[in-house]
Amino acid sequence: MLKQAEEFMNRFFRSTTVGLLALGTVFGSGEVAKAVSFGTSFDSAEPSLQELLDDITVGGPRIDTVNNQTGFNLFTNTASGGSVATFMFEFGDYRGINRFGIYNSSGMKAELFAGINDVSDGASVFFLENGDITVSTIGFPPGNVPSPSIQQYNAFGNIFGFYLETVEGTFFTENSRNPGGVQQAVVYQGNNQTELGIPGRQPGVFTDNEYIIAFEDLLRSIPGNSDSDFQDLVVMVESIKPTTPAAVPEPGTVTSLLVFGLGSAWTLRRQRKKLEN
Ligand SMILES: [Ca+2]
Ligand SMILES: [Ca+2]
Ligand SMILES: [Ca+2]
Repeated sequence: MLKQAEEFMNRFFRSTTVGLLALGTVFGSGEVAKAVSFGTSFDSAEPSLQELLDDITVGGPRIDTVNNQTGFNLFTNTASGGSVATFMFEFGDYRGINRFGIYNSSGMKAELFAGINDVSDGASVFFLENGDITVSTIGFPPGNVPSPSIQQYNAFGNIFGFYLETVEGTFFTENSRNPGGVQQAVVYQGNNQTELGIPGRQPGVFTDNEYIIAFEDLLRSIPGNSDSDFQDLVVMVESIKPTTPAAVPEPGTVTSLLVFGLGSAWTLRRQRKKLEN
């Protein structure tokens, strides 16, 4: 009896997944039109974001830096009330200066990585019940290994975007906060298939609660000012999920369908877990 129920749920789950994939395609085609176009680095010796991701891909399909852009810009924590960020790459003249962190709707910033941080360094964010957050940042080899730091931020909340603070200003994952409304970051979501090995870390599957946030540190609203290589500071963040479908404007129906689709997938997965237990 239990086996039958499980089989039914499995079949149901599979068909829902197919439906979701179809939805994703509809949604994705809108995104592709909006996807950012990469430029060649001003320093021609720098690898592209595509090359960097290909280099650390140890299994599964490669991440397509153009077609896999999501448009997600605001996030929240998952159930544990904590999130972890891992520094992946930085290639640019301002690599020793750029600062990276999360910000909330009132513009309050919480720094995760300072100028001294580099590849493999980690930052944990603890989202407390009273709305405060605590950020602890730890340096790891390779590269710099700065001393650990802990910082508390009061009344930060748990809805946030990501920022990059550089000599040309502060850039945000929400385009509307950037000068000229331009896009300064691209965001990729894990696909549960690609295996990545970040230097200094054990390799593992790029799961769907993990996101790669890749920033461009030169202002793109001034023609010719930016090389748009989007590998000036790149971070992987896990145990987060988007609060909004995506920054892609319209179509509202597709958006709500996607939310509904994801909602049912979660419910089903939970139900399936219960059946398995
Ligand atoms: Ca660069
Ligand atoms: Ca390091
Ligand atoms: Ca750049």
